Amino acid sequence: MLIRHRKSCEISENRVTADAVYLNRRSLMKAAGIGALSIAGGSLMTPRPAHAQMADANAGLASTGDLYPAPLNEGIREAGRALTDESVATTYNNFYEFGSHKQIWKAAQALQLDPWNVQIDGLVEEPMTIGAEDLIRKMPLEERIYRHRCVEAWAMTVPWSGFQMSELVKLAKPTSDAKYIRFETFEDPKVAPGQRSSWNPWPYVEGITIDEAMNELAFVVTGAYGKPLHKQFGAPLRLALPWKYGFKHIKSFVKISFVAERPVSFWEQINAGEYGFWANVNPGVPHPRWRQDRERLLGAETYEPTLMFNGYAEQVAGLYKDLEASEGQALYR
Ligand SMILES: Nc1nc2c(c(=O)[nH]1)N[C@H]1C(S)=C(S)[C@@H](COP(=O)(O)O)O[C@H]1N2
Ligand SMILES: [Mo]
Repeated sequence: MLIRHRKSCEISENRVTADAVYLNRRSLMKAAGIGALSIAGGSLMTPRPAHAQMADANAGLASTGDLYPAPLNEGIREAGRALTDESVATTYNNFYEFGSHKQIWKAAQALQLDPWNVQIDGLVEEPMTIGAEDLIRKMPLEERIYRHRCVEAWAMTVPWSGFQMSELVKLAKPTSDAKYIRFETFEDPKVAPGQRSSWNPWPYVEGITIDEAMNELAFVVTGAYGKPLHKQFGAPLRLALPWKYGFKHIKSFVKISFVAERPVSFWEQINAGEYGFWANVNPGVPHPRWRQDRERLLGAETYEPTLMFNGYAEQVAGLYKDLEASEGQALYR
């Protein structure tokens, strides 16, 4: 586990403050029995920058507000570094459907979340189409604090809410022929201006193996910072695979297919040499455009060493032991 038991004197002042603010607000919300939405702008919160308040007002699937904050998974609450401020993490995003720059959070508010249907198909016993809210309400929600590492060398630490991906596999009941899961993002150029440019192979697609999906860290995200998932984070459903580069964390997906063949992802279609299928974080495998041995922490703007499997080697290294001989460096890009 990533938990590094540091002596308290080694914990930086910054970290203590940021985590205390979030975790305190969280326990206040819980004690009062109310979700974050009902106190947005209320007296329990410290004053926030205007742009962050606007982001809050547009937060995700409002009808699920009663589900947050979800119970914190105590085993996955320690990321070894401070949480990134919500106002920072929600205003610096990759979501190419809304533009190829990092300031897409306003444009992403055009996303229509209700209705939002998710299709589960392919090699499964129970193909189904299910509404996002119905799916979320069926699942055991919890909160986990995860590190996030983009291949572009920026990083953050976010309290996500959601459910373990293995729960979704259980629901779908794949047949023994299924080896991979393919995820697909919505496609609607009227809502997403980035999709009006035909040089990208829309819709965004990502894939993982069933073994990866069954790993305890594979997580379907439905919320962040104790509230329904912000649109710019990929509401109403996105992935968090904290040992993999950020582009694997597909946002706003509408389709989950269980398949026998390895899916070709969006970025792999664009540039297979730079963005492979596995994309496991490895500081020792260089990328042609960004250094992978260190990362820039959003907000703090400090540079920290990048860790093998982004700090999650203990949980995931075993998934790749048998693949090292055949896949080699392809496992890490
Ligand atoms: N559909 C979709 N999902 C996506 C992307 C995207 O452009 N479209 N960008 C990916 C990349 S490169 C990263 S680093 C993360 C960024 O997540 P964040 O904006 O929540 O930090 O989302 C990933 N998921
Ligand atoms: Mo990324």
